[in-house]
Amino acid sequence: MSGSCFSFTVTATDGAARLGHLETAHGPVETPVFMPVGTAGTVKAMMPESVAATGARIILGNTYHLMLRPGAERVAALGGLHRFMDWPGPILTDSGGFQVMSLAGLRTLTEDGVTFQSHIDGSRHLLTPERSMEIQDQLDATITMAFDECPPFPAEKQAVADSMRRSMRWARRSREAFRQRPGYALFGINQGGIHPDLRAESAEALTALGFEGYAVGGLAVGEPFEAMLETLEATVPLLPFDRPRYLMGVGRPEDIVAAVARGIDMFDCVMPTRSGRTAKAFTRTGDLNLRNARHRDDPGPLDPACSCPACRRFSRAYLHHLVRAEEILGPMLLTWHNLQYYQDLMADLRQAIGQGSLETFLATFHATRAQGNG
Ligand code: PRF
Ligand code: ZN
Repeated sequence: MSGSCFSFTVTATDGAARLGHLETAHGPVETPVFMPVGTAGTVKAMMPESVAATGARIILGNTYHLMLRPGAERVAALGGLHRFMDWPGPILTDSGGFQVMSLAGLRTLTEDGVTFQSHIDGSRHLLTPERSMEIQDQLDATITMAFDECPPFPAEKQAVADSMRRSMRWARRSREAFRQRPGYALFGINQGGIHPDLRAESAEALTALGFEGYAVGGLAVGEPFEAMLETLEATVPLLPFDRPRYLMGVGRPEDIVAAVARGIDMFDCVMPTRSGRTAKAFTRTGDLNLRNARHRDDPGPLDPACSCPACRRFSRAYLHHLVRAEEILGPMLLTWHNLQYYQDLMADLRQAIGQGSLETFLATFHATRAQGNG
């Protein structure tokens, strides 16, 4: 497959929503897709074959974490990230700037890039568009993300504009430094906060450079839900129709369905995995906390409609016991279930778009989730 070309085909639409097919050097991906987060070379608490068993076909890795530990050169010497973590499928890697701003100590931002102190051992490092492209190449990322900056929310519009324009200059440097190979892709990242004019300027700058896909960054950083939706409605129509669109770091199930209805094709979020490690479960009838005593004597499954091991083989009472006893199987089963829930949701969305019944699906989704007896 490594000789195959990277391609994206929209196979059906329903309103602004699209059903799509991605071809990559590491296999195909059906969209809309959710990418489980494998920050440090592992989807936490999951074996790779278990991740695949949920229906996941592409996962996310992080430049920031892997450059610090174990180091990109080491991963490259060990055959790349696919071999290192035994995930043969596609991997998208984030470019590092966003994680530097949220995790690193003592940061200095210049036109060249960002110097920062490792959150692990305090060592000093430099990330630039060129270095980020080199690291993602060493990791053997199927999809490389351009190096960008995500301004905080709220921020002065002038600061968001300056930041966006710098990200667009970094996008050009990323495009120029990226080593293009068949079946591999570089995605640009749209910025501009919640300002439609800045988003439009960013979309124009990115499309002029030309990327294999386009991400919407800078959202889900604390702005109201409505502001995120309005920004998507203003931005997504400005992105090329025939390229995949990726909403970075989103989100809750309700965020994902709303963004799919507005034309987004790809998502990633720590929500299913992180929640699984803190005893929170997503179900078709709402979210629940397995730590709660009301589950102590419940012989029923987490979600009767779910096919995962946590739901097929165990009761809510047993999962509650594992959580209370701090048994490691608790986070493992809840992570598996949450990833299964997210993958089932994406499969349902794809089916609805293919049938032209997205509106009906959304109505049922919201009504069922609002039952709140998950
Ligand atoms: N840029 C990058 N990664 C990101 C974001 C961004 O704006 C976000 C914002 N939700 C999450 N991850 N490079
Ligand atoms: Zn389940």
